[in-house]
Amino acid sequence: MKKIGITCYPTVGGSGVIATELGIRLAEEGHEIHFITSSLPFRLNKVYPNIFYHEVELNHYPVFQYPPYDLALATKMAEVIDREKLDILHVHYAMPHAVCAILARDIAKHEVKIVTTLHGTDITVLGIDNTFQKMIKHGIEQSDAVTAVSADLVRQTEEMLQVNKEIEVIYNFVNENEYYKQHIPELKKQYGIQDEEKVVIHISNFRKVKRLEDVIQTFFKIQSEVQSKLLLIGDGPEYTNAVQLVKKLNIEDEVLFLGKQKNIRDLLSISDLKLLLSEKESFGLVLLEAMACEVPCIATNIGGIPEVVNDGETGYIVELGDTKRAAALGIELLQDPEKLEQFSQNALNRANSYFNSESIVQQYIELYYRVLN
Ligand code: GMT
Repeated sequence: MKKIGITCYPTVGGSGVIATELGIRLAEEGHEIHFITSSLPFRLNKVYPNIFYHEVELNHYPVFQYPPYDLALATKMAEVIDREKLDILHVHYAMPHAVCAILARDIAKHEVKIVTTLHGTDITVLGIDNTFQKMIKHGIEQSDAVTAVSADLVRQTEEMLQVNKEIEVIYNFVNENEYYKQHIPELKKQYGIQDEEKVVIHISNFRKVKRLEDVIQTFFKIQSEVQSKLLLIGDGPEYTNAVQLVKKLNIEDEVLFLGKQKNIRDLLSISDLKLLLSEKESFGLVLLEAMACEVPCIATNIGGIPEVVNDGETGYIVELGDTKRAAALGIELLQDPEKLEQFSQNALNRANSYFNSESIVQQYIELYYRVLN
């Protein structure tokens, strides 16, 4: 049994989900898990006797212009390392979490190993602003082991930072007990969707990089040929623009804005096709969630996406901004029941084999033991 600390942004999309699911799985394997985060990870719904949560508290001292969150986190990490005698501190994101972990390791008396997982956002930040380049590089190089969620993210990190550190690919996974296709035709009815209508779905945090306008334009073309509805799940900065575009295209009756939803499995279970047309995506966890629920995906040839979606087998890969091709492929697939069924099965098989949660959790465990030896 090992004692493992985990730090992530508990409420931020895929990285928070992966960090939490990994913590749960490690706890189920008998390890003792200590989440060191700003709030309770949102997937932590059940009580586990060997999972502990240490909240990073932030007092607002009038003397500081900005509350020093990173220092509060490092202090909390050092405290937990010493008190709980952590073997491993696994942090998600080099900036700020790996940097905080390095500071905590320096402060703590107990020896701990730091494992950092890169999710891509560090690289996105660097693409916009170089200020933090040295900081991120330091966070990576001073970690005892570093993983990234796709081979493309390893390539990008090496290219942008010239890091002197081996970065291992460990893909993301989904909890197969949570993500599987349900037979719930009544849900379609409840949303006012006819039996014969196809359902296209998009799930994201509606950030600009998710290119919501491309999703809507693609669907606009699809619905002109195939009777269908678009489910837009999520919320974020691009929400208003998306609503306006839907109005402008006069497809308000065909597009359902459902906001943030907890039960993604049920919504995927009534969907026939998933669109993810992002301009940046180190992995695209939502694609894997869709595949586990037997939904083929059309996604862009960006970042780690082609490592998740197998072009022409579990869905299609299109170039960024090519909504015409995305729509043509979507129409062809939705109009061909046999092919659609084959793609759905291929998607499920790929999710269960290539991204099998047990084998991925095992890869992390092996890495921990390697680092400790
Ligand atoms: O994409 C986001 O806006 C959220 C971000 C996160 O921190 O969860 O997602 C990143 O990590 C996910 C989990 O590894 C990946 O599936 C996403 O592709 C990645 N996002 C980007 O690279 C833009």
